[in-house]
Amino acid sequence: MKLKIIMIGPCQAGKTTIANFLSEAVEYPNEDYHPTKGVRIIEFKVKNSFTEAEIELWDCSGNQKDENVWSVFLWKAHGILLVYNPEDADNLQELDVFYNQFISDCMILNNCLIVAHYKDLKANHTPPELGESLSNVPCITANVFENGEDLRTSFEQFISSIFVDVKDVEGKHLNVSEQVNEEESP
Ligand SMILES: Nc1nc2c(ncn2[C@@H]2O[C@H](COP(=O)(O)OP(=O)(O)O)[C@@H](O)[C@H]2O)c(=O)[nH]1
Ligand SMILES: [Mg+2]
Repeated sequence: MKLKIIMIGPCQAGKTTIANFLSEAVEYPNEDYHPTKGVRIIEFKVKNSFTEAEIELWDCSGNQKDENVWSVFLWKAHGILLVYNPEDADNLQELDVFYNQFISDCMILNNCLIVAHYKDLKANHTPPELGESLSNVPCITANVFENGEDLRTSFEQFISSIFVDVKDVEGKHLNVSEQVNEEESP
């Protein structure tokens, strides 16, 4: 089974770093910043005793200049990872935009995961309290370098729960955009 997972969040939050780690795409550390233009799609497998899935991970640009293509990212997505850096006040402010654009219409909140991605390993890693709507979305704290394997385990659990859901109802997708479009067409 193929699962489309989109990863979105503020610029420089660490999305590409996490995508590379999860897909084992590059060696670490790799500290140069290359902003992701539009989207980069990475394919890899998750296989464990519960799940056997091909992951299509969409490492999306969170630049609000690319907002016009965000609906394309969401199209037929099975899951959403919202990555932000809690150490960056601007990231926190942007979270509501991403919630409204990507998560608020989701039928299944469990198919969304907020990743609070810290960069400073010495900092206190207690994530800030998020607003009311965001606080209903499952959330993990992660750092690729410090507890990368915990991040991988959480990611695989997230994939397993989506896998079960999708298997239950063939063709079920996270967002309702497809349905709305069909209803709108003559
Ligand atoms: N020190 C440190 N730097 C990081 C970490 N994660 C990402 N970075 C750096 O932060 C910048 C932005 O990361 P990137 O993954 O490209 O963010 P994106 O814009 O969300 O895709 C890059 O220069 C990374 O090398 C981390 O855990 N620790
Ligand atoms: Mg990126």
